[in-house]
Amino acid sequence: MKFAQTLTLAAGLGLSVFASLATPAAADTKIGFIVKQPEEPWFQDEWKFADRAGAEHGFDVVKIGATDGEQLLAAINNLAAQGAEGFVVCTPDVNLGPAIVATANAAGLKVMTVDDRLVDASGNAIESVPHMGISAYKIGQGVGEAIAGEIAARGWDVSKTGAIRVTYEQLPTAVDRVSGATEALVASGFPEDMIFNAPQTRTDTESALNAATIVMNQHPDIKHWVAYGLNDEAVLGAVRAAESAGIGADSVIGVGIGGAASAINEFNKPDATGFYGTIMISPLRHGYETALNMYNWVANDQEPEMLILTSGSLATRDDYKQVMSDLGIQ
Ligand code: FCA
Repeated sequence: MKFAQTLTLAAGLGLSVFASLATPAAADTKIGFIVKQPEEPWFQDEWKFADRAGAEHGFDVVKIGATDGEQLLAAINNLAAQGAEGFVVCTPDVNLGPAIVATANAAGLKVMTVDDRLVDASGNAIESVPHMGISAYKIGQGVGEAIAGEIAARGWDVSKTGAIRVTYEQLPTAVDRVSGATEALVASGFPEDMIFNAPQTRTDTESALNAATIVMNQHPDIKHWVAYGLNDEAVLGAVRAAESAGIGADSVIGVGIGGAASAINEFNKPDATGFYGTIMISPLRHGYETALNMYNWVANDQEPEMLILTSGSLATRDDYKQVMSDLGIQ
């Protein structure tokens, strides 16, 4: 929390502190890397790998957390004021798309997005901004298939099993991930009327916990639960809700998306929890590669690919170390 507050404060006060923190050596080229949720391990990993790209290729990465639109637009202007030439951003709100593009253009900065793609006033993706995201629907399908496989392995009766679908409708990648998971689960024979929506108001664990608690309280007769959502935090919220309701780990199957510290901490607990697995995605690609692509754009005039969608692999407590090493993120 303290970390997030420091970042937020720094975003408001001017960002020179981050320039000096990013890499010790003075580099000619400076780029920004702005994220919507600096306290989330996924974004800390993206920053870590962006910094690595800067250190290996000789550019500075100015890291900024911007949790709302005002902070984000201020951050863009601050980046310009301190001589950055472009930035990578995961926005707190995709509807800020036109404002982000206009502010970047006015400030003379190049912009690329990561994770969450900008939309225009009609809700369509802004295709003129280079983007690296995940193959959201397909990765969601992987979640649904993993849950279905584990239901079968445990021999549960699906007609007596509930599914908590943690939703965040205002974010297209969240909608795609959750749709993929739902469709795969239903295709496996899971009854649609046993899937219950738990809408979260923010994309963090606490918000998902509150949403999932409401669903569980409404269905006290259901003894076996599965859970899925946008990311590991969403699923952890549902897993914590089940624990509070006294439902044991052997009666819960949660599969997240991400694979950063929130998931790893769970796998490292001495006893298995309801957090069965995660589709691990690559902060190396999303952090290192986007930062390097931006650097090559501003310094070497090499235009990035307009759209890159990365894949993921299922990781559980039994094999996550191997999956991480396969992804080169250990
Ligand atoms: C979105 C989510 C993050 C992460 C990222 C790849 O931004 O909010 O948790 O899953 O996509």
